[in-house]
Amino acid sequence: MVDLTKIKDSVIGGEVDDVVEMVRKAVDEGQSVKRILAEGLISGMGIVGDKYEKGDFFLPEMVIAATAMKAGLKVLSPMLKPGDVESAGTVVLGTAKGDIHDIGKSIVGTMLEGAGFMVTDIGVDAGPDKFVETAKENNADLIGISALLTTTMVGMEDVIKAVKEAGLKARVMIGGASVTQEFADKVGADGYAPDAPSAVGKAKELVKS
Ligand code: B1M
Repeated sequence: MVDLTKIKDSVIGGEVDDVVEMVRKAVDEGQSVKRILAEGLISGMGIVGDKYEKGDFFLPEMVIAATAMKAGLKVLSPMLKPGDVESAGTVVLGTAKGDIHDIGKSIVGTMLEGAGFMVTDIGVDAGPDKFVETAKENNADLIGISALLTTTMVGMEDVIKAVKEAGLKARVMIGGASVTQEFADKVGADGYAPDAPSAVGKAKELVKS
């Protein structure tokens, strides 16, 4: 059996091929996809963040680790998505203006798809106009904004204002490492979720209300 801590260590070390190989093997062995994601990939990325904060890692190490994490996520993604199920709602998802972090956002998107939502991912560095236009085109029930930087999370308020000004029916959910419930209340978001599984629960709650 593949030891999931080895996947975590390989994410930290940025060993792309090892991560892909071990994730594939763990899946073939029948290990839980959600555990491979949480205990292998996400947990590894968390340690990378701690190391960067302490000054033990610099930007290049963070980029390489993120590449390994994304390669592992690519293997898992098809297994986190459903087959033919009735749509739970339509979501437009993106990372806030000025922010290029997309790993957490992509996990949230994949898990929403896994729960039956139709997700249009508008990528990173997305401003209010992009969110509003895409929500209009897709008649979205929900807009999801992710931000990891304290400098970019403030831009979420501009998206919320633009959505209200455009008179859209879509509710707005926000999340990302630097975002809190308190911040969500302050900027008038309809919902906040601290992680991908709770984002699914919150999305279901918001589209029903
Ligand atoms: Co950057 N970075 N980074 N980074 N990076 C952080 C966020 C940081 C906390 C590191 C640190 O200092 N400890 C710090 C931010 C400090 C702050 O503002 N408070 C930081 C910094 C400073 C920077 C740069 C400015 C560095 C520089 O250039 N000097 C730069 C900014 C570039 C930019 O955006 N303009 C930068 C760049 C990068 C890389 C490109 C190297 C890379 C990103 C690669 C990529 O995404 N494609 C990177 C990475 C990898 C990180 C850390 C290490 C890991 C982020 C990650 O992927 N985590 C991060 C440290 C950390 O977070 N501890 C850090 C794993 C992921 C699964 O978690 O994204 O939190 P997360 O998502 C979770 C939840 O937050 C939640 O669910 C997800 C899954 O459970 N969630 C949502 C996320 N979005 C949600 C949306 C929802 C609901 C829940 O609803 C819509």
